[in-house]
Amino acid sequence: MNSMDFYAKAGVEPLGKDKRTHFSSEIGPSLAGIEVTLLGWVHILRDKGRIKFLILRDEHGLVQVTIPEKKVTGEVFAISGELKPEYVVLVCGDVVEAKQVATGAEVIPKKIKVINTAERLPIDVVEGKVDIDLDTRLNHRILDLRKPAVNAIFRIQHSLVRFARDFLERNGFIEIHTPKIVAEATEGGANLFEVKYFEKKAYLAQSPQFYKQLMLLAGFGRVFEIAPVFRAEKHNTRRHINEYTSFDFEMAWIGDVDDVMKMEEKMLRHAFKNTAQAAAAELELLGVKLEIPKLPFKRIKYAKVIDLLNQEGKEMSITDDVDPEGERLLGEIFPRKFGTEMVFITHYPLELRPAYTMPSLTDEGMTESFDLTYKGMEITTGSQRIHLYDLLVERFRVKGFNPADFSFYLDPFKFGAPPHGGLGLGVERLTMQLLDIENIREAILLPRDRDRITP
Ligand code: AMO
Repeated sequence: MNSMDFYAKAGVEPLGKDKRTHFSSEIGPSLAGIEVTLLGWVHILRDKGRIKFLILRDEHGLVQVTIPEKKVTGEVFAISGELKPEYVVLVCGDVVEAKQVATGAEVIPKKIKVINTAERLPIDVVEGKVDIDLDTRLNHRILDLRKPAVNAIFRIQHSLVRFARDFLERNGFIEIHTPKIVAEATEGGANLFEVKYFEKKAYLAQSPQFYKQLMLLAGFGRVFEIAPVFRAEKHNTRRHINEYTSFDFEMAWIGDVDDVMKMEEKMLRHAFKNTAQAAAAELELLGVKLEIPKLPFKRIKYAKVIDLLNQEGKEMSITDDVDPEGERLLGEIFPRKFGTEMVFITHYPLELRPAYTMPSLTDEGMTESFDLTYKGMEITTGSQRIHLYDLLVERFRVKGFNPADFSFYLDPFKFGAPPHGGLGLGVERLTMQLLDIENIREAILLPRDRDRITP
């Protein structure tokens, strides 16, 4: 059977030479009288007998196609009666001004071509029709992503990453790509995925940490990487997934850790400001008013954060990690006390930070490190790194590691390492906080968690 036979059997037509002339978002009163060709999916169908309404969805939104029996050919009217949700169609017709339609215009078709059909849908693509739980949505994620408001999340995410990258490029950073199959843990051993690597044992990278630092020792001044990392978090929480996108940068020749924080706050402001414009339609669709954070972001020491939490009734010591309940409290305390949702927490104790973190020059027992919290949730971790070989080896020993296992990382520090620092930002965490999304799984296209490795 040749492919024409397959088309005939499926009862559809090839797209052929017909070319789309416009996207849905372009259809407005200014095009009245113009013939347009649209391609997309059947989003909604309303059959009122002698008049049918087809809401066509494409990658830029929705457009109304109005099909009055009196004004279209018999063939067009007949085909419109056969359409079903999510059929793929070509519509060619004239734009007509229509005050009753939100966009101010509709299309009256001269031709409708069915390019592909769709079976009965397991979930609705029209938002709000039925409330379905997240798990069912994720089982049918490809259909779920077709919903304009779900799709919008990833257009906004794209914009944030695009402008953050743009900022770094303007500031002399180059994009690097480092191995994701690695020999040792960078962030401690607890949440490592082991991989069978021929005759050896290897791991999936938890972070590009060692390699991004080494690239500064290799002479690259400023580097960044945006790539998946893997964490074998055992618990299913609303803010942890097992594979996420880590946005990392690393910069040499810093005077202190504040140089890294300054770079991040400027980068985020640039990304937020430009996203507010570039993704205005998507933000509006989600009903989100993007607050552009003011510079400089508030800075507060970890010891002070522990005091604040203890004042609210927690019983924490300086070497305790802030638990989810503590983070929730901070989400209330910070805006109330400092009038801002972006807060750097600095000077974490040595016990809470990885071996590569520079001990503090000013605060005994603390580190030159920070987290950035946004609406109470940690979205970034960063620090000045140890660039002095002997100190680095000592810190690895204190943390209980055998320096010999890390010689690929440690040895280059013998040969003249520049002072440096950097950070890792969780792209999904940033997205979820910006859009007030409850569960991180909604801020990643295809989440991986303890129970899910498909789709
Ligand atoms: P850290 O382990 O704190 O630091 O991770 C950095 C940022 O990554 C995000 N994140 C996660 N997002 C989703 N699911 C997870 N399981 C998860 N774990 C972490 C958070 C967090 O702030 N090498 C250091 C960074 C550095 O110092 O450069 C690191 O990986 O947003």
